Amino acid sequence: MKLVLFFIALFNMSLYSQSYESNINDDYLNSGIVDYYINLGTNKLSWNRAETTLKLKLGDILRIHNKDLIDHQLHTNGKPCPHGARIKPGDFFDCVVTKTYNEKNDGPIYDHLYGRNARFYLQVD
Ligand SMILES: [Cu+2]
Repeated sequence: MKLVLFFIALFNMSLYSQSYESNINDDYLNSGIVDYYINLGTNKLSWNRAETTLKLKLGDILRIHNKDLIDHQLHTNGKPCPHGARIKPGDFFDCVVTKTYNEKNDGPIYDHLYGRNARFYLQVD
Protein backbone atom coordinates (compact mmCIF):
# COMPACT_ATOMS: atom_id res chain seq x y z
CA MET A 1 0.00 0.00 0.00
CA LYS A 2 2.76 2.40 0.89
CA LEU A 3 4.39 1.64 -2.44
CA VAL A 4 1.16 2.46 -4.32
CA LEU A 5 0.86 5.78 -2.50
CA PHE A 6 4.45 6.51 -3.34
CA PHE A 7 3.81 6.00 -7.04
CA ILE A 8 0.63 8.10 -6.94
CA ALA A 9 2.61 10.88 -5.29
CA LEU A 10 5.34 10.55 -7.91
CA PHE A 11 2.77 10.72 -10.70
CA ASN A 12 1.17 13.85 -9.24
CA MET A 13 4.59 15.46 -8.89
CA SER A 14 5.40 14.80 -12.53
CA LEU A 15 2.07 16.32 -13.61
CA TYR A 16 2.78 19.35 -11.47
CA SER A 17 6.33 19.79 -12.73
CA GLN A 18 5.21 19.52 -16.36
CA SER A 19 2.73 22.37 -16.05
CA TYR A 20 5.26 24.35 -14.03
CA GLU A 21 7.92 23.86 -16.70
CA SER A 22 5.59 25.00 -19.45
CA ASN A 23 5.01 28.25 -17.53
CA ILE A 24 8.75 28.78 -17.28
CA ASN A 25 9.13 28.17 -20.99
CA ASP A 26 6.45 30.73 -21.79
CA ASP A 27 8.27 33.33 -19.70
CA TYR A 28 11.57 32.37 -21.22
CA LEU A 29 10.23 32.97 -24.73
CA ASN A 30 9.33 36.51 -23.71
CA SER A 31 12.62 37.47 -22.11
CA GLY A 32 16.16 36.31 -21.66
CA ILE A 33 19.79 37.20 -21.93
CA VAL A 34 20.61 39.00 -25.14
CA ASP A 35 24.32 38.95 -25.88
CA TYR A 36 25.67 41.98 -27.69
CA TYR A 37 29.31 42.21 -28.80
CA ILE A 38 31.18 45.48 -29.21
CA ASN A 39 33.42 44.40 -32.04
CA LEU A 40 37.17 44.60 -32.18
CA GLY A 41 38.11 47.88 -33.89
CA THR A 42 34.94 49.74 -32.87
CA ASN A 43 37.27 52.20 -31.18
CA LYS A 44 35.54 55.58 -30.57
CA LEU A 45 32.86 55.10 -33.23
CA SER A 46 29.26 53.83 -33.06
CA TRP A 47 28.56 50.29 -31.85
CA ASN A 48 25.89 49.73 -34.52
CA ARG A 49 23.84 51.70 -37.04
CA ALA A 50 20.24 52.92 -37.13
CA GLU A 51 19.56 50.19 -39.73
CA THR A 52 20.73 47.55 -37.27
CA THR A 53 18.88 48.94 -34.22
CA LEU A 54 18.86 46.30 -31.49
CA LYS A 55 15.28 45.52 -30.47
CA LEU A 56 14.72 44.32 -26.92
CA LYS A 57 11.80 43.41 -24.68
CA LEU A 58 11.02 44.42 -21.13
CA GLY A 59 12.64 41.88 -18.82
CA ASP A 60 15.55 41.18 -21.14
CA ILE A 61 19.08 41.32 -19.85
CA LEU A 62 21.24 43.00 -22.45
CA ARG A 63 24.72 41.58 -21.87
CA ILE A 64 27.24 43.89 -23.53
CA HIS A 65 30.56 42.16 -24.18
CA ASN A 66 33.60 44.27 -24.91
CA LYS A 67 35.58 42.52 -27.67
CA ASP A 68 37.50 45.71 -28.40
CA LEU A 69 40.96 46.77 -27.19
CA ILE A 70 39.76 49.90 -25.35
CA ASP A 71 37.25 50.48 -22.54
CA HIS A 72 33.60 51.13 -23.34
CA GLN A 73 30.71 52.39 -21.21
CA LEU A 74 26.99 52.51 -21.87
CA HIS A 75 25.49 55.99 -21.48
CA THR A 76 21.75 56.10 -20.73
CA ASN A 77 19.45 58.52 -18.96
CA GLY A 78 17.89 55.65 -17.03
CA LYS A 79 16.12 54.04 -19.97
CA PRO A 80 15.96 51.21 -20.86
CA CYS A 81 18.33 50.46 -17.95
CA PRO A 82 20.46 52.49 -15.54
CA HIS A 83 23.66 54.13 -16.76
CA GLY A 84 26.41 51.59 -17.36
CA ALA A 85 29.72 51.02 -15.61
CA ARG A 86 33.03 50.98 -17.46
CA ILE A 87 33.60 47.75 -19.39
CA LYS A 88 37.21 46.69 -19.75
CA PRO A 89 38.32 44.67 -22.80
CA GLY A 90 37.16 41.07 -22.32
CA ASP A 91 34.57 42.01 -19.70
CA PHE A 92 30.83 42.46 -19.99
CA PHE A 93 28.11 44.63 -18.47
CA ASP A 94 24.49 43.65 -17.90
CA CYS A 95 21.84 46.20 -18.82
CA VAL A 96 18.65 44.97 -17.14
CA VAL A 97 15.83 46.23 -19.33
CA THR A 98 13.10 47.59 -17.06
CA LYS A 99 11.81 50.55 -19.10
CA THR A 100 10.68 51.13 -22.64
CA TYR A 101 13.09 53.14 -24.74
CA ASN A 102 12.72 55.04 -27.97
CA GLU A 103 15.48 57.32 -29.22
CA LYS A 104 13.09 60.06 -30.40
CA ASN A 105 11.37 60.41 -27.02
CA ASP A 106 14.18 59.50 -24.67
CA GLY A 107 17.30 60.90 -26.35
CA PRO A 108 20.30 59.09 -27.79
CA ILE A 109 22.25 56.30 -26.17
CA TYR A 110 25.99 56.36 -26.74
CA ASP A 111 29.36 55.41 -25.35
CA HIS A 112 29.83 57.53 -22.23
CA LEU A 113 33.59 57.63 -22.82
CA TYR A 114 33.47 58.88 -26.43
CA GLY A 115 30.25 60.89 -26.76
CA ARG A 116 27.61 61.19 -29.43
CA ASN A 117 29.79 60.05 -32.31
CA ALA A 118 29.79 56.65 -30.62
CA ARG A 119 26.11 55.79 -30.76
CA PHE A 120 24.29 52.64 -29.72
CA TYR A 121 20.94 52.21 -31.46
CA LEU A 122 18.40 50.41 -29.28
CA GLN A 123 14.65 50.11 -29.10
CA VAL A 124 12.40 48.67 -26.38
CA ASP A 125 8.68 48.72 -27.15
CU1 LIG B 1 27.11 58.78 -19.40
